[in-house]
Amino acid sequence: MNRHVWHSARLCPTGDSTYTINNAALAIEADSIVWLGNTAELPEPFARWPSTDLQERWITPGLIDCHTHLIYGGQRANEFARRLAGVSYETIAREGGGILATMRSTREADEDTLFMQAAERLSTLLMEGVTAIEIKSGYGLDLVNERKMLTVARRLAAVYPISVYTTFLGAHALPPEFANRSDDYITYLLNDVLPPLADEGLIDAVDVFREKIAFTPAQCERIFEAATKRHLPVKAHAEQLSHLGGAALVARYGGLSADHLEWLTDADCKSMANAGTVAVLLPTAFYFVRESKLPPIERLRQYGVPMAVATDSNPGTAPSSSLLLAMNQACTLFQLTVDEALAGVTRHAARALGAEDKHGILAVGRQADFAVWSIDSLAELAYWMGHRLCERVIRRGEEIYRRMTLPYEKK
Ligand code: DI6
Ligand code: FE
Repeated sequence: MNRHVWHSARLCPTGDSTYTINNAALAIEADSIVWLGNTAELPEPFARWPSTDLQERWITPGLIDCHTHLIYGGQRANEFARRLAGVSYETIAREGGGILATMRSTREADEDTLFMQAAERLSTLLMEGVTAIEIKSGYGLDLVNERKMLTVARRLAAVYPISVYTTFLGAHALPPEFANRSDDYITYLLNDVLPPLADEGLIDAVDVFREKIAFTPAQCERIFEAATKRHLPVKAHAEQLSHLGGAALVARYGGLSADHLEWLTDADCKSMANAGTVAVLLPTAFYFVRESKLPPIERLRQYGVPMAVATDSNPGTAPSSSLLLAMNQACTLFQLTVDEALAGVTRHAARALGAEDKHGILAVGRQADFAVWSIDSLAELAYWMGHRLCERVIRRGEEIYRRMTLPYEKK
């Protein structure tokens, strides 16, 4: 049985920098934490277990990326170049580019290709301390290809030491075979796609893209009704490009999260707070599409809406595999405090996945998922950009990643 003590660390057990333990020790048995506290007080028999001296390095809970589109074919650097020349994201989408361009390359790609490309991105996140991730479908847009994407997500979870939460995003864009028949497409999703994929155990939650270029409130509501009947939690891409009521709709269905939220109103904040719906902030997408409308952070604070931070990793608006970068951007662009950013990638992100009992904090009895950082202060997690800060990742008690030291680096 795996038994190990990690000691002489600085521990931030709940992703809250006002509650830390200096000279801390964590005792792990099998996949769980059996003791944590001051190293000097480590009781028997833990004091006799195999141990590692962390020499005052920081430990945080494993990070959680609660909004990604990690699985897709191809890339869209050409569209990036066009947008830099002044063409808008919406124009490109209406021309059949955008999500539909990625739909075509995703449909063309076989399962192994999708797996390998997503695995690269997943490994990058993992080496940054991420131990749980959400992955959406939504570039297949028919039964065969949505199943292909979700199957790849389950395969990633089987091969890589990371917890994967899948989200069905069939209502991401209207595929060409349903052009001008969006209600029929929703009917198709509800009759022919969602039921088999849910029965196959491929879906943990259901998302919709609530935008002018996507689906109407009535259509989103049909999806939410069907999801709720199957006891699947709901969430939405909402109020990113304009205010269209997606966040209030999610709140009405007691949904897990409403994501993006640049155009969120006071009333929406209130509904979300009452429903316990998490606000998922995606500053990398904001940055990459050069948005100017800021999400109402101060209002979210006032109403006590929990804020999570995620990468939104996708080929159109956030070609990123860095959650630390999203933390940095949440602070620089949205003026989150470092503490808010840290809570946003730990306990609030866990809540956005409906998995707050499993991930996001370190405590006795909890799963031992944590990251060891070569930093002096926690603020450095949001401060550095593009640095290798993560030294080790432990998931379910096992060390799954250790940063390589190059021969010419000093030890
Ligand atoms: N999330 C999404 O689903 C869309 N934007 C976003 O932030 C579009 C993704 C894409 O362009 O492929
Ligand atoms: Fe997204």
